[in-house]
Amino acid sequence: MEIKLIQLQKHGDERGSLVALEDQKNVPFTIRRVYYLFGTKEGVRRGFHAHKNLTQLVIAVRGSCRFHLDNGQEQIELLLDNPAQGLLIESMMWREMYDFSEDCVLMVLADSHYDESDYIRSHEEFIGRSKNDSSTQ
Ligand code: T46
Repeated sequence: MEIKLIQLQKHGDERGSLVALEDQKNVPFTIRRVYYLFGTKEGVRRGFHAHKNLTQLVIAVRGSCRFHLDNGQEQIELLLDNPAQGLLIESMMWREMYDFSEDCVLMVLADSHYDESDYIRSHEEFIGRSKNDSSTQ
């Protein structure tokens, strides 16, 4: 499975570091929504869904967490721990997030507004839909 990690330019000097995010530049879509997860309790695993039509860029701006990604055929585990690195997650990718560090702040940029009807929250349904998608391609 191809994982798209975007290296974000870090502007650093003796004062510290700065990363700028600009849509259609280092963010490969128009940003319509930004949200962030923080204060995730120890041992919690969240996500457990895929999106029908949503592209997101995920950045661990502080701390770290692990991602389990599943495209319906392959699975991969990934550590996000670098504020200058963005994980691009496109449509039809099952995701679970776990092993959040106590200080983890996970920022997500999305190309659409929040829409509960875009979520596939059953893994069985996700597998069925991804099989149909690959047979029509
Ligand atoms: C994703 C992963 C990385 C809103 O009202 N607006 C929003 O934009 C979002 C994202 C969530 N919510 C509400 C819906 C739920 O009542 O916030 C609550 C928690 O959302 P959810 O259970 O979907 O959170 P996660 O951590 O399972 O998943 C989130 C995103 O929903 C999802 O798109 O890719 O983070």
